[in-house]
Amino acid sequence: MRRQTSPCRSRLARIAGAALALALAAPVHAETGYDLWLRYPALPAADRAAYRTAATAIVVPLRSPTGDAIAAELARGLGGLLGGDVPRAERPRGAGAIVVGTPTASPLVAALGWSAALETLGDEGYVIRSTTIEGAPATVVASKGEAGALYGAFHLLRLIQMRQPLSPLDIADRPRLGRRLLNHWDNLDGSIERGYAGRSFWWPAPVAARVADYARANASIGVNGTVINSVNANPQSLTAPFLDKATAIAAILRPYRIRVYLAANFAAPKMIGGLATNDPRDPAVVRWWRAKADEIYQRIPDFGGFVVKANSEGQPGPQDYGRTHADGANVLAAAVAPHGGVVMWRAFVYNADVDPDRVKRAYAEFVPLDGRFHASVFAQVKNGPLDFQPREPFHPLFGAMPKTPLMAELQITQEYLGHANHLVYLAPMWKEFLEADTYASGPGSAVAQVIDGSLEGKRETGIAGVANTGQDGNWTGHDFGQANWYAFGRLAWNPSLGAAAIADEWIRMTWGGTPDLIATIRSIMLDSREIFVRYTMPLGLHHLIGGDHYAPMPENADPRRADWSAIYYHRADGRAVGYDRTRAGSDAVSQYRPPLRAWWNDPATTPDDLLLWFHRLPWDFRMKSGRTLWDELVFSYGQGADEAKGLELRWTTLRGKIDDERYQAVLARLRRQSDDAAAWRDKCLRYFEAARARRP
Ligand code: GCV
Repeated sequence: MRRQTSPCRSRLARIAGAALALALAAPVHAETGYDLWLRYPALPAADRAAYRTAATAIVVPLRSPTGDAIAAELARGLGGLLGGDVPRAERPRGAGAIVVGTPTASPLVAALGWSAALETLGDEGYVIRSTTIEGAPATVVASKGEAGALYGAFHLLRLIQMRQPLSPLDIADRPRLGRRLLNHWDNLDGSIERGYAGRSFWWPAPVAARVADYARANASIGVNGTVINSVNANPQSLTAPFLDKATAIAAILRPYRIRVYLAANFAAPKMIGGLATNDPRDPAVVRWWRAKADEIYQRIPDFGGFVVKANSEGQPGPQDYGRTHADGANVLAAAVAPHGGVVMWRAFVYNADVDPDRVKRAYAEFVPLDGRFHASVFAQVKNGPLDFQPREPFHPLFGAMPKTPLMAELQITQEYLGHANHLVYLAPMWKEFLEADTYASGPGSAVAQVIDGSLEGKRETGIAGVANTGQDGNWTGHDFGQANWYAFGRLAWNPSLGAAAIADEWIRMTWGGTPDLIATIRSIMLDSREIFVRYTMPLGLHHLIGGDHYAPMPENADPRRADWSAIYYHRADGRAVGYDRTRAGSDAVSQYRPPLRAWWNDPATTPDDLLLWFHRLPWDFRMKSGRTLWDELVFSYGQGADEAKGLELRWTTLRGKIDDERYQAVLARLRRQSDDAAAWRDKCLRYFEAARARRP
């Protein structure tokens, strides 16, 4: 008997059919962003077959927590990408084994005879090769150390995520920088200074599951250390209850080869140790730091060391006792060095007594100390001499401390770059910094070669990024904030990688892989930083942002300190605008090596994008474009705001091509960005127009 279909039933069927058709058409499933670039969605069926034959078994002959982490990640990654479990095996049986190991732990890997090559790549380097084991084709990730095996395994997964062929492979890689760190400005109460993505996952109590996923994400990009408390350090971070928490965190991170570091407050001997002084020359203070370091290492044997913000923005330091930064840093270094730890002594200092121009002060305080630091001390130097502005010239210390290891400090969190509301891909800005020629040993002395030690023969090398993570569902607030975390890690591993290549990797792994989608997102990302500069601080203007460090406030005259004001930097009036740092002005140009100091001393040879950083120029100054300075300013702000709108429009072309959750979330933020850009253009131009109209 034919069943009668009720009208209601057929409507339901139609709706269900439509829903099914929609589900099949939409290439997507619900996305929170939590999985970052480690989503591992199933590859299209056509691609899976080849990978399946190349990945029939996971063989990780490493009996250790790191070995377990590697095997688990491969199982998760391959299982997801290939759409079905790949079994773990003790040894290869037949073709297609993926083997990850070290020659010391595995006779199988030792038998390949690669030890000499692995030796040159070090503990963190690795090879990935197509080979045969007992006559059967296999892919082997081999390293001298477990860390390298871990990084190599993630590289292999990345190849598949990028849909690269798995055979023939002959890859060798190693990191260029030794210490690749995130710095978290997280307070012990769970708030985060300059954090825009929710509360801390370290404090007041570690959120274990998130910490474990944080470790996976960082291991996948080669980050090998993390400072878990703010540089504005609460001395309590060195007391037992907090060290207990740090110990628990270290245990979660250790399998992923990430060391815990702590920010130390220089006044800790007095504040938590009950001493009468913090004077670094006082033997009791020396003993206190030694004992504190011993206590920490007893709990955390692989503890990385201390970062210290001293005599900076009200923090205590050795100068309180008439001592130098070297005196202070060396006491802490002597305490941690016997355990293999280091001290990162920040050069973010700006004491008005040292020099009236804030950007000159760190150089004045630190250059005379070159050669006087303990071998385990880094000077940790921000990329630019001011404070993480959308554009700065490189910090002159990178060309002026040949005897001191320099750890570059970048800011991933977008303190002055639109917080988590604006899409700004930071890799182009970091590349500009890394590729800047310091001329420290003549032409071809890029910042990257200074910090990787190759230019001046330094052994200790490193880079730090101020993290943009929190407990938000997608970790970084803006989905594109993840790209900056990713790019930081990749550049820390290899500063020569290109911003576009890194973007491509991230896009493919995070959003999916159709060529038009990749091209659109890539173009948005690569253009975004310059666009942000144009609608906030074009032509070398800087520090226009005041208050909460979000919106430009060119009118800002901070009553607390002149050098926290905007007017201190732009000096706009009826005649001119900009800060004169030429020889006739503050002479900051002389902190740079020739020929930079001569080029930047002359507006004709200063690039437009740094013009008002180094020069104070009349409004009718003729620009290279032929426009007057005023017209160029109007043009830049206008262009930036239009382009911000353009980012939003470009994004709308992706509707239906990516999951709706993230599409809508990004769209909402891009709308806010283009609204902000228009408002900021108007505000800045109104202000400068009024300044220009003022009688000199
Ligand atoms: C951690 C800037 C930021 C501060 C930060 C400081 C620093 O001034 O606004 O929040 O403090 O830099 O890097 O120490």
